[in-house]
Amino acid sequence: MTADADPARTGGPGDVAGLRRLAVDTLDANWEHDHTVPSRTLYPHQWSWDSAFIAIGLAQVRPERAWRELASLFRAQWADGRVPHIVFNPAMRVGAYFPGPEMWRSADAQGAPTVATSGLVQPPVHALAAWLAYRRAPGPAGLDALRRLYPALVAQQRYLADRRDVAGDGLVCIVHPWESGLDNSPAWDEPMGAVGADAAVMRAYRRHDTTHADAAHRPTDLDYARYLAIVTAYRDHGYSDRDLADAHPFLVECPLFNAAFGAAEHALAEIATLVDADPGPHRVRAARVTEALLRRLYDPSTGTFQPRDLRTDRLVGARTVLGLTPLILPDLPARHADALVVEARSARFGVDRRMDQPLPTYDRTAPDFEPLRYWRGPSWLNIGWLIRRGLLAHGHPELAAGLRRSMIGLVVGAGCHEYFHPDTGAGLGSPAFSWTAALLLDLLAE
Ligand code: 9WN
Repeated sequence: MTADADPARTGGPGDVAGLRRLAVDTLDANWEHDHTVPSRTLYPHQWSWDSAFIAIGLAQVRPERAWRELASLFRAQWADGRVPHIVFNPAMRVGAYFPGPEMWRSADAQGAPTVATSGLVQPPVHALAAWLAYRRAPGPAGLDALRRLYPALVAQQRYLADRRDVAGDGLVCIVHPWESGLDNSPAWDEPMGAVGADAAVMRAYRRHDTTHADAAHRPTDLDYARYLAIVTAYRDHGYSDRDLADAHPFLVECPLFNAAFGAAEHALAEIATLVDADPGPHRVRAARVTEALLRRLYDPSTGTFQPRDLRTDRLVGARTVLGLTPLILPDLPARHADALVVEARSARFGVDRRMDQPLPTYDRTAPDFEPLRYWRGPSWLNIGWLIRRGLLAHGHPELAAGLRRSMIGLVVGAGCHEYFHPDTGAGLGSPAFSWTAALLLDLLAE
């Protein structure tokens, strides 16, 4: 197959109808009474940003489920507005996922819902997802769903703006690498290096992930020891965001999280006009987020965005795909968008009209690039999907088309895997991963 042939239109297993069927079957198999599990084996509960991506795909084929997916997630919203990154299914056996409800102990925290959840959040892509789901499935049922979701989406943003602006600079701070969604990205190596923990503590626990996936494709035991140390610190602080700057071991401003935070305000402005609310304040807030991102996370010396470690007040050096994601902001100035496109097209990320290799999550020329290990190199569809949107928003339809073909080609070659080898495209992680299926449906519909 040539690099510019559309892999979905060349016959064989990659034909559009066959791909759509594969995606729908994957989503149907992962549907669980009121939500979709990311994977039956690795992630058998509900995850926050997964549900958002999943709703975008479901809107095309099972619109009623798309709204139920978001509604069930937001039923677990805390009183302070936070949307938990995991909602535990009480019907699952103890030990089905680590760390499970017994580690998080959300019932002991103020303002937690009755269902057990984690106390962390994930990138707020939900308003964008709700808006895009409505565009795929407009009509009275969708409008009702948007009306019900709108106040919850506003409360989610208010939580992030009011409680998580630790530096007081207009940006949201994440308190755990799991909040970024890119758990073991090299972006977190510097801040994680300061978290005191010993891999040996993991002897006391049973990791669930490495019984279902190759340990070489997952975060290390030292990563997990640190993840648990940070969870314990936050939990023992009652999951309160007061005085985080004094003692919390991990405080970082992430470009992707904040780009999603800004994109949410743009999406809320669109939703507001549909539900008879005022879009004005959302537009004002969206502009402020873009301005803060440029001021605090843009590095003119590299022409890309870098996370800021609030414990040292320094930008992280690693060049990861996180830095490209502010492209999703429609109001990013042309000069900065152009710089990101240069970075995207460089040998580090290889975005092109005809892509020879999939988009990696980390600079593929870096000496510590790891093609197999989770977010340290492999290609993920949600990231490509976001960057493709950004390329379209900033006037690069040919690059966007190249990226789209490359992403569809991954599924044609390997199925709805969780992630893909960034050189060969081989499937890695879960073989039946929900957001891969959902976003494939979205790409096929374009
Ligand atoms: C921890 C569910 C989630 C995704 C994350 C991905 C992975 C969990 C894990 O799976 O994280 O939250 O156990 O590794 O990194 O982005 O939401 O698919």
